[in-house]
Amino acid sequence: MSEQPWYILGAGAIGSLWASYWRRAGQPVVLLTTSPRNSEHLNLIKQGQSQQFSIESLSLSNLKNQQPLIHKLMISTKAQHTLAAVTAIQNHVADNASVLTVQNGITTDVIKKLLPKQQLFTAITSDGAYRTDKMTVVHAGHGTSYVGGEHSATQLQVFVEQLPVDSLHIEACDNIEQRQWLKLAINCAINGLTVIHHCRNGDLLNKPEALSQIRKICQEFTHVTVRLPQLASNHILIDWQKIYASVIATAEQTAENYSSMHQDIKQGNSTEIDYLNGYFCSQANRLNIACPENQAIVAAIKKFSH
Ligand code: KPL
Repeated sequence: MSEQPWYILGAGAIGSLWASYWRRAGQPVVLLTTSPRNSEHLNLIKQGQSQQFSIESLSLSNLKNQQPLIHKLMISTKAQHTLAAVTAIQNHVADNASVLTVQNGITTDVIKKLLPKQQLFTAITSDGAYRTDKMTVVHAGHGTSYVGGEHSATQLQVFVEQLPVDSLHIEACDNIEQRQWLKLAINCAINGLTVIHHCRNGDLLNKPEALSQIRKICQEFTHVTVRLPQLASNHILIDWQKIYASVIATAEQTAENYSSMHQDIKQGNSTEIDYLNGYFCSQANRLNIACPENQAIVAAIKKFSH
């Protein structure tokens, strides 16, 4: 039997990056797209070198006509599009399919409701990537992707081996919720500020005002994390200086990258602000904890996107 392809829902920067590396490893991949694409080649640019991979794409309207059953699905849509995008394909996903989400923000509950019978895995990545056109992706910063979910260590390890581990740094993780929160803090501290200061991730490090804003965002995070029992056992999440160090390290690793929010604003797209700083503020409000710096970021980004 031929190998089941990985279907990619949300072929943005991260979806295209993983698709390229799967193709490089000889895996079949199908990009699920909203409209048919002309080009059948995906270009990957890394350290100035370009590589091309032939790739199949299937528009969502053709998916309905052809009725293929999806056994391996990667969801890498923007957080705000998750509900609509997964609803559109949910009847085509096999009951026991492996479903991997690689997204910013915390979308686990939405996906669990739509795909209750499938095997869900969550990846948290600090890789930096951006697209220069629909079929060209630049791998601008090497990070680590942590993969977890409600599975045994062996199941997780077997799953990780199906991922593009030759090209990306991917590790199994036994507490992905804590990783999700650390990533949330990193995105809350970097993405909005790159829009406000009009810069690449690394440029934030040379701006005293941005560094002071990052510090306050990290402090607000710890006021919330110490109050959430599932997070309070994590030595990084409850210490603002450790969160700050993680933010700085990510900005350094992805220095050349424009954050995904910067890319969204530039392309006139909606942003993930409600799922990043907005989500954080809703958690803080629930606990009656003030979060003025995160609120200011939400307000500023909403102005940029109108
Ligand atoms: O996740 C990112 C994003 O831009 O959304 C980082 C890690 C900040 C890389 O740009």
